[in-house]
Amino acid sequence: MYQDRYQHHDYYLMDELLTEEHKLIRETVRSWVKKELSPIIEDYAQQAKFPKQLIPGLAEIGAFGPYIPTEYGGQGLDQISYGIIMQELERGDSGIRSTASVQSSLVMYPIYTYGTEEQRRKYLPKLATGEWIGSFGLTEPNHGSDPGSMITHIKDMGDHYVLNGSKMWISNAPICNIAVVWAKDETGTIRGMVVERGMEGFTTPETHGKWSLRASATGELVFDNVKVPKENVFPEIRGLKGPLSCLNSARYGIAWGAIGAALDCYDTALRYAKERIQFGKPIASFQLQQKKLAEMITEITKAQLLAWRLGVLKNENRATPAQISMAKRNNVAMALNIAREARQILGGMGITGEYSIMRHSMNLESVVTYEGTHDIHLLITGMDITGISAFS
Ligand code: TGC
Ligand code: FAD
Repeated sequence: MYQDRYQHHDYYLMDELLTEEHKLIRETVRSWVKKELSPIIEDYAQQAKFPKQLIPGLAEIGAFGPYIPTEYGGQGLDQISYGIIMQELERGDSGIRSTASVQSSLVMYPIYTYGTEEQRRKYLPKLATGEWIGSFGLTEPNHGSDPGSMITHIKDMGDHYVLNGSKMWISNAPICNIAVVWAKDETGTIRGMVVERGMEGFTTPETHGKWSLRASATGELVFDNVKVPKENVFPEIRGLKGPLSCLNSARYGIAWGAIGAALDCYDTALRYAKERIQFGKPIASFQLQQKKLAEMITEITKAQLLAWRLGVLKNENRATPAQISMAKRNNVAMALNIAREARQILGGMGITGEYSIMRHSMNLESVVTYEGTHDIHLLITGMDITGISAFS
C-alpha cells in the first residue's frame, strides 16, 4: 500500500506567525490526508473517478465552509485557517481541494453573502455537512476569460423565471445537488440563483477524457427551459461583480493550495535525491540537483510569505482583487515549475503513479487555467498598476 512519507518544510520559521489553533487545524487536515486520501488517490486519478466516499470526512475536518459562521453550520474560522486547509488538501490532490474550494468559496460564500435568510437556512447547513454538494456555473462554451459576454439567460414569467443556456467546465457538476448559476436577465444584467437537481430541464453531463484533475468530477450544466422559483434568486446582487467577488475567495484559497502541491513535490524530490545512488553517490550530492532543490525551497518560501500576508490582509478586509490575482498567479506558476523540476529529479520513476509528482504536475495544468488564467491575472496586475485595461 502507498505510504505517505511527507514531512513539512518551514524554512523561514513561518510557524511562528501561526496561532496554536492554526497549527491544530493543519495537523488535523494533514493527518486526515495521510490516512484517508493519500492511500487511495492515485488509484482514483488513474481511473478518472471522484472518491465520493471522502465527502463526510472532508466535512468532519471542516473543509466545507471553514469561514462561514457556525450558526449556518460553518466553522467560523479566519482566512488563514481557510488557507491552511486548502494547502493541506492540495498537498494530497488539487482535485480534492477543488471540491472543497467550490463548496466553500463558490457555493456557500455567495449563498451566505448574497442569499436571503431563507436561502441561507435552507442550503448552508446541508452544504457544511456534505449532505449536499454544490457547483458554480459561470464559464460557458464560448465565454471563459470573458464571462461578462455570457448568453445563458432568464426570462421573467411572473411568479418564476425560465432559465436557458449552458455552462461548461464545471467542477462538481456531475455530483452536485445544487448549482449556483449566473445568467442574464432581459435587461442584460447578470443575476445569481440556486438551481436544484431534479428541476425539470436541468442536466449535468460529465466531461470525459481529461488528463488533469482526473479525481475531480467535471461536467456541464445544461438548462432547457428550467423553471426557477423566484425565491431561488439572489435578491440584491447585480452584475459581474457578483460572481467575481466569489472568485476572490476561491483564488485566495488556491494561492495557499498551490503551496501544498509544491511542498509535496519538493519533499518527494528531496528524499529521493538523498536516497537515489548514481555514479556511487546520492544524486543530491551533484550541484545540478542541488540547484533545483535550492531554488524550489526558495520559491516555496516566497510563496508562503505572499499567502500569509494576503491572509492577514483578508482577515482585516483589506485584500484587493489585484493582490489576490498576484498571489494566485505567482503561487500556481511556482507550483507548476516545481512539479516539472521535481519530476526530472526522479528520472523515469517520476512519470509513474508510485510517486505523486506527475499527478500534481498534470493537476496544476488546470489550476493555472481555472479561476482566471495565468495571463488574465497578469493583465489584472497590469491594469491595477497602470490604470489601463488591456483586456479588449
Ligand atoms: P470589468 O468591467 O473589469 O468588471 C465588471 C464589474 O466587476 C467588478 N470586478 C470585481 N468585483 C469583485 N471582485 C473582482 N475580482 C472584480 N473584478 C472586477 C468591477 O469593479 C465591475 O464592477 P461595476 O460595479 O463597475 O459593474 O469586467 P470585464 O468584463 O472587463 O472582465 C474583467 C476580468 C477579465 C478580470 C474578469 O472577467 C475575469 O476575472 N475573467 C476570468 C474569468 C474567471 O476567472 N473565471 C473563473 C470561473 S470559475 C472557476 O474557474 C472555478 S474552478 C474551481 C475549482 O475547481 O477550484
Ligand atoms: P479562453 O478564455 O478561451 O482563453 C484561451 C487563452 O486565451 C488563454 O491562454 C487566455 O489566457 C487567453 N486570453 C483570453 N483573453 C485574453 C486577453 N484579453 N488577452 C490575452 N490573452 C487572453 N468554470 C466555472 O465557471 N466553474 C467551475 O467550477 C470551473 N471548473 C473548472 C475545472 C476545470 C478542470 C477547468 C479546466 C476549468 C474550469 N472552469 C470552471 C473554467 C475556467 O475558469 C476557464 O477554463 C478559464 O476561465 C479560461 O477560460 P477558457 O477555457 O474558455 O479559455
